[in-house]
Amino acid sequence: MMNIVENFDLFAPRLINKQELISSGHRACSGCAEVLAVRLMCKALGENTVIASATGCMEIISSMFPTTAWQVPWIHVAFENAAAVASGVEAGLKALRKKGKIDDRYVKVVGMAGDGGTMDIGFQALSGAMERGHDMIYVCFDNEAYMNTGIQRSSGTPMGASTTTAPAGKVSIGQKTWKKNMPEIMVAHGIPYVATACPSYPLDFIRKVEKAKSIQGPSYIHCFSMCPTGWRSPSHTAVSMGRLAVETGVFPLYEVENGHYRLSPDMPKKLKPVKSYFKPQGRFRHLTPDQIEMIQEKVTVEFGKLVEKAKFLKTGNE
Ligand SMILES: Cc1ncc(C[n+]2csc(CCOP(=O)(O)OP(=O)(O)O)c2C)c(N)n1
Repeated sequence: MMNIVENFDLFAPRLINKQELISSGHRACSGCAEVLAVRLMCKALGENTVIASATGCMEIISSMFPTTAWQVPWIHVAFENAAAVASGVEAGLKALRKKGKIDDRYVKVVGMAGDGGTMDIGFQALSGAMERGHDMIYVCFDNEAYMNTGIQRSSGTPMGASTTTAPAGKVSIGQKTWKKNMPEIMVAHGIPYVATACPSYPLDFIRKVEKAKSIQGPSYIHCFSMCPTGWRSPSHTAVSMGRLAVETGVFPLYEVENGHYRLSPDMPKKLKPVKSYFKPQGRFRHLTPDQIEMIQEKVTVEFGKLVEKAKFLKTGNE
């Protein structure tokens, strides 16, 4: 008779790839949500993957010479050209396959960078790669500042956050500009698939990476990645903070497939007030009730616009 305990694996659901393609022993800060997100992304991608990674936290913590945490081919590139290098690898693989010089195993090429490497300095390379229609995925790991070099503000830093180059004080709220809406900019490129994700919702994130992998053409995933060091928050809050960002509508989870918007099932019907998200974070500690109210209004308006776009899909389908 079969021993159920011994053969537990036969009965366990096999939803998630057990293979670790970024190994333990890397040097990420404790409680880093970004490396958790990278781990989940790699599980969804599997081993037939080539990654081009801009300089930033994920490069620093994973590839200190002479070691590497990467178990897939991984190219460390400059700050500004992850998407350009990924698109070149994709074109090269296509040419080699056509000439019969490599086997015809399907290999997905991925470009990745932080918010600085994506939304600021790598923006041009990314826009070009998406517009040219390369068969690749680009993932932005957004921890909302240039973290690896010391918490400098980027265009992904939210209004009111205190950073080392936009410090809060008597005369300043901290960051004085609204966060750049990068997923919408990618949607405007007319690419087949754009999604937002967060490692606090691992199954949702994995499903989105798998979907991006299945698409022939360019996909963009914007992954919200909490940084305990830069957000001045305890390291055990990485997962709960990501959840609060989603639950308050500060970072809504959605996907846009061929222009059609869909809110992710994890989005709550009713949003929590943004102050519940700000309260546990040192970078927002200085905000006054009026300033929080101003940000609340913006979040409510932006979320309303998103809901309208998702409704349009439903109406269009009927
Ligand atoms: C042209 C250029 N400018 C500046 C740097 C220094 N630099 C390396 S990583 C980095 C910050 C990366 O920030 P981000 O892309 O947001 O990723 P994170 O470190 O937050 O994961 C900076 C400023 C560089 N390597 N190249």
